[in-house]
Order: sequence, then structure tokens, then C-alpha cells
Amino acid sequence: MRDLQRFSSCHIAPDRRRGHFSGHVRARTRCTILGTGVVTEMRGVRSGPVVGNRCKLVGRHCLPCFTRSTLRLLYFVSFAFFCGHLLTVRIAAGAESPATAPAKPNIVIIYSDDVGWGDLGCYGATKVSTPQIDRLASQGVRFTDAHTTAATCTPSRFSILTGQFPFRNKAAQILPGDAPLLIAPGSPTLPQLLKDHGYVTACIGKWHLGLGDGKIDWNTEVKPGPMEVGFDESFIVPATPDRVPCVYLQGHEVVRLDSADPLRVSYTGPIGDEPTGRGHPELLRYGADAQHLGTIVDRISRIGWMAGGHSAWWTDEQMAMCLTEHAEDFLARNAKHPFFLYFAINDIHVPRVPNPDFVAKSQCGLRGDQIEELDWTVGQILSKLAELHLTDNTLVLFSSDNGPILNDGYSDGSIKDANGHKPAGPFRGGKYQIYEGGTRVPLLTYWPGHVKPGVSSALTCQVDFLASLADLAGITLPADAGPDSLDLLATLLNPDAIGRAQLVEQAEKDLAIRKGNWKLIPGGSRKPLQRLEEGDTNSGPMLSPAVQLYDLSNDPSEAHNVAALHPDLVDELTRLIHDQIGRSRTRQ
Ligand SMILES: [Ca+2]
Repeated sequence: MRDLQRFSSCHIAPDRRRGHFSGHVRARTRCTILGTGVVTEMRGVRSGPVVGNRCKLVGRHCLPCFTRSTLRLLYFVSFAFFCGHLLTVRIAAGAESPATAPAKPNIVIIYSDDVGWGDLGCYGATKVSTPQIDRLASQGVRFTDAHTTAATCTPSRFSILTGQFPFRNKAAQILPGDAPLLIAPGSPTLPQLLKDHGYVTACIGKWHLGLGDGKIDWNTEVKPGPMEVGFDESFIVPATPDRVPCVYLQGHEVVRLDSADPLRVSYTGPIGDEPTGRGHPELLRYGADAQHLGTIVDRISRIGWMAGGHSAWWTDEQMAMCLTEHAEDFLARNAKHPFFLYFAINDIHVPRVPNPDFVAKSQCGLRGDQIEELDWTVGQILSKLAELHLTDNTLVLFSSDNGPILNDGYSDGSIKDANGHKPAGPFRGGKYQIYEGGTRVPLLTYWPGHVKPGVSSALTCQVDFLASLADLAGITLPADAGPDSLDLLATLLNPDAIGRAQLVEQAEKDLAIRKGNWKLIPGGSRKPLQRLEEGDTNSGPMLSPAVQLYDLSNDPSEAHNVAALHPDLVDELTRLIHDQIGRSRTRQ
């Protein structure tokens, strides 16, 4: 093998160059002879000549980088593609039913953050490149009317794990970083059900569902948490990347915490002598709103304050890489067991600090660069599944926890750099908002040989994952499990299958209901107009406190309120939403 340094430029992060990075090192190289594109990954490299390290193809390939191992990988991938193509043709021709599903197929949910309907190439984006995610779409089912249960993070995550609408739990709102655990330990969550039926379960990535009992000492065991609601193991960002504490939690313990330097966290006022965004704006890589002027970590001021625990502080630009490595490790360790991986990656939530490998890759600034980092992550998971010969035995679901936003507290240039990119596609609104852009998100299902490739317009919701995936695993739901979760497994696997007849949508305190292509917002929206005027997404016309009725078949951008033209329909949908909200459950 040739010396890679002769034709590659090293992109090891600066702090790694200084030797401050401890633990496993992964470096990526970019070919400077053949042009753009991430070419190889190497493990166990800090700097200097790279000879004899394992190459791993992740994107466009570079001939000089072919090693025997990559050739073997290419051979396998080509063979898998060939077999997948044959199956696709046979299924599309209706010649034969999809292959018989294994008794306990593996399940991977890749749950991205704040990714909008229009943020991906397979949904029409042209300013970003997402070939790996687009591969899921071309070989799986791409849903055009899939929804989160809410237009914000915590309630959507609550629903995906519990199968319950968040409006039934008043605490299911955006949580501070020291909030108590939102889900009752021992309750029949999606991971608990799968665990009880032989699955190994893992939560890797952003949690934001509370921890402990509300009085957390981060220097001792932090629990209850993911492992008390059904996960065998966890490696998490406790809240959000823009909230303290800026540390990883593995199991019950803060990672790399030095007991001689205890970690303290506050959401009531400054603690310790760490600089804050309010006191030292000159230290920031970009400005922040009033909410985000707390403790500065990695030159970014956060929501809340923290002191101590310095050895445990994360580095934002390495977060995607770190979480991906843990996910790959989980897959490798459990290749011979049925597993459920809930991979809640941080991209593309603020603060937007993509790894240097992805900076300026997109045509729409840091936010677009972070989408390309997200795409890389998805490619890594697909490659790992292929390497482990698990592709044909694993259902992969890709989605997002709420709609998109440009300015979410930091002046990172995302509005200025949008460059015509429409993060919500044709839909109105985005994160925090009751309009379709708030909850209508990408959903892709991928399982070669078992998913019929195509595009589905079925109305679906993530609250249905619990019942659907339980069905996939052969689990009969207990009566108290998933009170709002409908079994839409057939819909997830077949673009010709129908979806929900109706769905309650939520954006903080605003509620709406969908029935077919009709949508009623009975109380208007309480979100201030200013957020739209700032150019977050697709602004549309003025908000109205009056009842709003939209015909999405003719008016997907919710621009024309036709409530006055259809009083009977307004009455019918008003009764329907009151019925849905008034029940304790909607699953029969
Ligand atoms: Ca989110």
C-alpha cells in the first residue's frame, strides 16, 4: 500500500493535532489528486505518514486507496446491490412477494434533529448533497405526508418511545437540561417491549427526555434515565447541544469526569467563574440571543450555566463522529443478536459546528454543511450494516423530530446563507409552528427485499412506530402500551398501503387536526408573527387568531383559509379534534 500522505491532506481536528484527544482516533482524508469527496477513513492515526492502516470506503473512491480490505468490501457491496436490484425488479413486477421476514429483524431508527421536509436531496433540495440518505429513498419507501407528533423536540421523542400523544402529558414540553425523567420507569416503552422479547437495545445520541428526579448530582450515578425505560445501554447528550451540561453520559456516569474537578450545573443563575456569553461576547465564534448567553463551551455560549468537570466537556465539531463511532460499535457487538438501535443524532440542531471535513461543502452555509455531515453519518451506519452482513436483516427508519428552523438562537449566518434553499419544501412554517412545516418531516424506510421501493402519500405519524415495530417483532401489545399508537407496519413497508384517517398535530400549546387533506386549526396560532418575519422558513401570510381551515390537496402551503366556505366541515373537524383530545387513548 502506498503512503497515503503522498496524495491526501490530513483533516485531523486541531485539538487532535495538539494531542489533547484521548481514546480512539479516527482521521479522515480527502484526495487531493482526484478532486473532491471524502475518500477514506483511517483508524488509529494521530498524524504523520499513514501506512498500512485500514481503509474504508465511504463515498467516491480513490484508486490509490484500494487495499485488499476495501476491495473485499466493494465486492460485497456490489454483490448486495446486484441482489437488491434483482429483488426490486421482481417486487416491482409483482412476480413474487417480498422475501419472508426473519422472526426478529433488527431495527435501527436514525432520528435526526430539526431536519425539514425540504432539507434532503430526495425531497427536492439542490443546495445540499445527501447521496447516502437519497439511497435510502431510492431503495426504500419515501413518505411525503409523515409527521412527528409535535413541532418541537421533547414531545416528539416522548411519543416515539411511548406511543402516546404528548398533549396527554402536560410535562411533555421542551425540557431544561436538569429536568426530571419524563417517562415513568418500567412503563411499556418501545425499547422495553423489544427488550422483553429478546432484543438488545441501545440509545445513542440526544436524549432530552429528562434524567433523575430533578435534583441531579452529575458526579454520582445519574438515574433514572434511558436504562430505566428499556435501553440496555446508552451513550447520550443529556439534553440538547445548546444546553448545559455539555458532557456525554454513558450509562449512569458522565464520560471522562475527573472526581477532583466536580461538575456543577445551574439553570437559575451563573455558577463558578467560567466566562459567559453575556459577560464575554468577544470569546464567541458567533453571537447568541438572550436565552443562549450562559456558560461558554467550545467558544459557544449555551442555555444555562456549568462549572467544573472540564475533562468531560465535549468538542462540538467531533460530536457526529463520536456518536457514530458508538453506534457502529454497538452494531458490531450485537451482530449476532436481534437489536434495536435508537440513534438520535445531533445534526442539524444548533449550535451548528460541523466537523472541518464538512465546512463549506454545501451551498447554503453551516446549516447545509451540517446536513452533509448528517448524510455522512447515515452512510457510516449503512456501511457498517453491510460490513456485518446485516443489511437484509435490518429495518432502517430515517426521520426527524420536528420541522426546520434557520435562526434558532445563534447568529450563525443560516438565514443569510440560505441561498434559496427551502428547508420546509413547499410547506408553511417550521419548528415551533402548527403549520405543516412544523410536523411534516422526512420519513424513509429501508430494508432491501422486504420493503417495496416507492413513494407513499399515506398520512403517518411517529407515534405509530411503537405498535408497528412491535408487530414486526411479533409482540402482542399489552393493553397499557402505546395508547395512541396504531399498527401501520404494512404502510411502513409498502408505498401502496393506506395510512391514518386522521391525526392531531401539535406545536407547543397549539393543536390542529388533519382528516385526509383537510386541516383545521381551531384556535389559530399563538406563535408571534415576528418569528416568521425573521425568515425562519416559509413565512406565508399573516397569522390569524380565527379558526383556520385549509385544503392541502390544493393549498399545501396553507395560504388560503377557507373556513368561511365550509362551516359544516369546520363543525365536523372541531368535534373530531375534541373527541381525539378528550379520550385517554385512541388505540382500540
Ligand atoms: Ca428538534
